[in-house]
Formats: sequence, C-alpha cells, structure tokens
Amino acid sequence: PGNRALIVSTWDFGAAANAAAFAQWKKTNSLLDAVEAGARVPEADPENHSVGFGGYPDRDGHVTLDAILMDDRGNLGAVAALEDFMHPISVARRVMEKTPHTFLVGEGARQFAIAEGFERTKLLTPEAEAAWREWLKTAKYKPVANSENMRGTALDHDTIGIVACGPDGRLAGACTTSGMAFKLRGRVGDSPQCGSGLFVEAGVGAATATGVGEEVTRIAGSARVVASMRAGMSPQAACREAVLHIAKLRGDAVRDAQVGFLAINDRGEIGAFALQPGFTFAVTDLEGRTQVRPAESLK
Ligand code: SD4
Repeated sequence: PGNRALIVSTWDFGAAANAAAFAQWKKTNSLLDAVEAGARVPEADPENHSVGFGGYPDRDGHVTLDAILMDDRGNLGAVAALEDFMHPISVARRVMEKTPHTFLVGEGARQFAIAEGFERTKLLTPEAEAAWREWLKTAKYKPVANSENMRGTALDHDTIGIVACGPDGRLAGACTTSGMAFKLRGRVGDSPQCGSGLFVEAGVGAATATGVGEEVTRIAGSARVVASMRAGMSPQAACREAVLHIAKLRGDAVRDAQVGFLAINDRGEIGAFALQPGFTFAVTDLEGRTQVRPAESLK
C-alpha cells in the first residue's frame, strides 16, 4: 500500500476485518458501514478469544461484550457488558440510530437488542469454557502482552479497533471486544468508551486503542491522540506521545503491560505506537491492498 491509507485496524486479525470493510465500502460508499462490517468479522470468529463469539468469559463464566462505533458528524453508539449477542457492534449502531442515547449497558442493552430483533446466541464456546475452567484452578489474573496475536493461549484477550478515512477526508471508526479474559463481573474497559477506546473528529482524524483498557481509560487515550493531531502532530507522533504519557504516569505499574494506539488523520496518514514490542496492525489502501505491519514501541 502507498502512503494514503483507507482503513487501518489493530492486530494481525485486522487484515480479514479490513477486507470485509473494504468490500462493504465499495458496495455502499459508507465508512460507517465499512467499519461495522469490519468489526463483525472477528466478532463472529470462534477462534478469536478476544472478540465476540468464542470470547473468554468473565470470572463467573459470562461472556460480556463491549463495542462502539462513531463517525465524524457526532453520530455515536455504544454498548457495554452486553450478553447473548454475537454482534455488539451492530447493536451499538442501533443505539446510535434508534435511541436518543449514546451508550447502553448490561441488562438494558440486552433488552434493547432483543426488542430490536437481534438473534440471541450462546457465546460461550466449549473451548472458551474449558479455558475458563482451567483458569479457575488458580484464578490468577494477569494480562499477557500481545496475546491477541497468540491464538489459543490461556490469557488471550483483545480487541479490534478499526479507523477509516475516505478519499474526501471523512472519518469513521469502530471498536469491539470481549474485554480482558476472566475479568470481574461488571468490568468495562476502554473499548466502548468514547474518547478512550475510540475517538473520531472531523477535519482532524481518528484513533483507537488496544491492550490493558484500564491504562487507556485513565488518560482518555484516543481523545488524547486526536487532540495531539489537532494540535499539529502526525498520527505517529500523537500515538507515541500518548504511550510516553502512560509510561511516565504509571512507571512500574505498566512494566509488563501492553497498550497500543493506532491513528489515521484526515489525509489518510497513519501512525501506531505501543508500550511493548509485538503490537501489529493491518493497513489497507484505496485500491484494497492490505499489509500487516509491526508498530514501533517504547521498549
Ligand atoms: C479492554 N482494551 O477491554 C480492551 C481489550 C483488551 O487487551 O482486553 N485488550 O481492556
């Protein structure tokens, strides 16, 4: 791909999401349709233990999902701690389109999804349940850096964040996750929170985050990256600045933690930066050519 990106998303599995997003963009010319279609790919993949169907449950055995999508016209929808539905990103879109609200959580989000006619699905796969039962033997909670690229490991977790910039400079983004494996019941990470897991601003750019959500939420990470771009930084410099800020703020507490930011500006320039090596992203250009690249990192 050339320097002008259309779609970028987090991790190796972003490549398949980008392909679906690109195909959808070609069909409807809508970036919001594109990022939603992209997010639905890992949501439906039982091999991906970090997103949607097949996601690892919380410590009580419930798979609870978080998702957000937004465009640069201030349209925004999000759900958190949603149970029983394979595509939280599409429920989030419905929140945006059908309610006066931006964010529904828990049982209320579930009831809304039922009322909207979304099909209920059992999300806990036998494989995820087995991993949970194994985990219960020790019940130690420690996120493993870059597990999203290590399918099948016991603490696999993570998120797809996907941001896009059309040839006209318009922007949209989506982020969806099952959150941290074996999290406390009720825990919500950065991903579905506007300004933390995702932020989009017309005339500036879009950013998304992945990794230990608590470290992103603490600094409203994606809003910070976009603010830095608004102040004139390149996407790369803006992502790096946010990571440096976390490292300085948190010191030893993030010694082994992974956090990665991914950004695109309104000229289709991209940036990515992480605390630890191992963060990857998938970039797709205007012709639909996709490449998975390693992000720069602090360490
Ligand atoms: C979260 N950032 O819920 C998300 C997804 C994740 O490792 O688990 N990342 O914290």
